[in-house]
Amino acid sequence: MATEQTPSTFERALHEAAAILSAARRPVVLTGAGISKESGIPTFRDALDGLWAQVDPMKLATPQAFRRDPALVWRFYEYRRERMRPARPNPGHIALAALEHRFPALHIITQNVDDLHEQAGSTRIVRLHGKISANRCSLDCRGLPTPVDLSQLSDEQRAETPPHCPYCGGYVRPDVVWFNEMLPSDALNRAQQLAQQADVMLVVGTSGVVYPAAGLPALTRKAGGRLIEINPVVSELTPTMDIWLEGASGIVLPRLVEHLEKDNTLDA
Ligand code: BV8
Repeated sequence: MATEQTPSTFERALHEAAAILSAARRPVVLTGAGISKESGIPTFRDALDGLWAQVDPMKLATPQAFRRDPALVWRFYEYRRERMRPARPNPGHIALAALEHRFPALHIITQNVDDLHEQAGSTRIVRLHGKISANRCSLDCRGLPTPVDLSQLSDEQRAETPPHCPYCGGYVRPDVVWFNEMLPSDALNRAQQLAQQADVMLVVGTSGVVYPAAGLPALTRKAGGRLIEINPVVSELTPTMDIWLEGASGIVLPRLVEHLEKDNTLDA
């Protein structure tokens, strides 16, 4: 069970985490909104600003909300995409991309809908909740998913809120998984397989509230793997962790990589 940390206990925990990770053969990383916080993208639990400060994202990120008020939900996603546009990977994303080179079997399972892992150079990524920059027909008129490329629409078609599918005229929606929607089965199956095969799972920047993503660390534990969490705040998952590194991922992940490199030189 993880406990509160003083600087010296943090250093000890970091050293222990590096030792566990350096011995790993099949590490996997589960990331949540916290890893993108230092890139300026608010987490799900951060209050949004301006017009959207009053809304609860959980209430708008549902098929029911889209059916009830498609224009409102579309504007909510357009606002988030606008906010995300200038975001760039932070040292946490970059450290994970470096780990991918160090561990040929390392995969990232992300709950995030931004593309900062890709921008940082990570390539082995399992996306559980889709990608906010992508759109699809809300009726999936040509099969699930029916991608819709807005750049193929005219300016006035694109200005509609929401735009209409060029194939069937139905509404276009963001290609993300809403609450009360099933996750893409291939992504979820792959994530569960990776979690079961992992000898170490790094759990970075997630409150551990949203399922089935939050159930993945338990699969690693059940299969005998070790669990290491990076979060400045205790999460729902902290009590199940072997090690909790209390801190921001943009600071802790580069420290972890630095420790591994130091161990590497020692081993060399
Ligand atoms: C499903 C895309 C079957 C959309 C998202 C009752 C009990 C259990 C489960 C349920 C239940 N009732 C319903 C459910 C299922 C529901 C669920 O889990 N609800 C919860 C809220 C109780 N799940 C679903 O509906 C899923 N589908 O189960 O299908 C089904 C089918 C029909 C009916 C029922 C069930 C679908 C879930 C996917 C939802 N879509 N995103 C969009 O983005 O608009 S989820 C969305 O919220 C995010 O993608 C993310 O996954 C989640 C937020 O979680 P986090 O990433 O953890 O972010 P959060 O803000 O919570 O926390 C940030 C953390 O970072 C914090 O801990 C913070 O301390 C930390 N942090 C902050 N700064 C830093 C940091 N860490 C490191 N460094 C820092 N600098």
